[in-house]
Amino acid sequence: MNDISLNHLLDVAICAAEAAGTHAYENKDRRKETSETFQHDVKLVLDVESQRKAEAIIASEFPTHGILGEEDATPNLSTPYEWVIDPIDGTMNFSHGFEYWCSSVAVRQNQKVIAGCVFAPDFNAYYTAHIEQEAKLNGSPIRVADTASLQNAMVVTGLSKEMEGSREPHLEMFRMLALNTKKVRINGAAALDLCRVADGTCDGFFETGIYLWDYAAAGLIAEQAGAVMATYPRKCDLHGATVLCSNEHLIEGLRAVYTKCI
Ligand code: LIP
Repeated sequence: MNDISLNHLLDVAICAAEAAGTHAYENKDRRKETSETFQHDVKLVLDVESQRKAEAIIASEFPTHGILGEEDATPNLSTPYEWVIDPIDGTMNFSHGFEYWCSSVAVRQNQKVIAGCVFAPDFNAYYTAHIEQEAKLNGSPIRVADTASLQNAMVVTGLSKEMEGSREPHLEMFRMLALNTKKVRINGAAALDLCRVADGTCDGFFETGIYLWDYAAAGLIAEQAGAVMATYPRKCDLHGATVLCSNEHLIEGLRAVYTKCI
């Protein structure tokens, strides 16, 4: 099978993320229609509908490719290509009418993320990258901040839906970083948080218990903007990864804090 060009794959990722995000955005008056609720999470009717919009774009271009979406998965083991979709990242924000949410679409080849787009409709922001192209925001190159110490860093995190109580390492990590950085922020959409590290707004990101669809596209965008990603236990693990991300100066400090907290 011939390789498909990275530009073509990225174009389809952009169209798919745009289709999902636009569907949710245009139907935000239905944001309270829930299909399931949990202690720390909610599933919206629009989650599934928006994922279907992204899937339709991908299937019309690449009918044989596999799809791994937050709202269900259709693996296809006969193709090396797999699309990873989070139709609404920051679902809780979206359902409350808080504008910090996005749609995320990445494509993997043999399990390696090679292109991706994060689209934040309320900010009209398209973050994009592929492995042979610098990260961009609305077509202009972006770069991580050059902050040299954690003491001067603003670090962003999220509260996982997988939290297991007060012994959760993430809460300890939050405490240590709150005391030892300039500020810690919680915004509520991991993909967009990673993009805000990519564009230099935030200096670092950490979260435990997040999923591949939360960070597949945005992790590549951050790396192509000069960030270093550290994922535990493994980069390709589907479930419950811990993700650290920052510029090269801060990553060892984040790793050291994480190691103390587990
Ligand atoms: C959410 C994240 C959020 C994180 C939650 C969850 P969803 O994704 O982006 O930042 O804290 O654990 O994974 O469920 O809204 O797509």
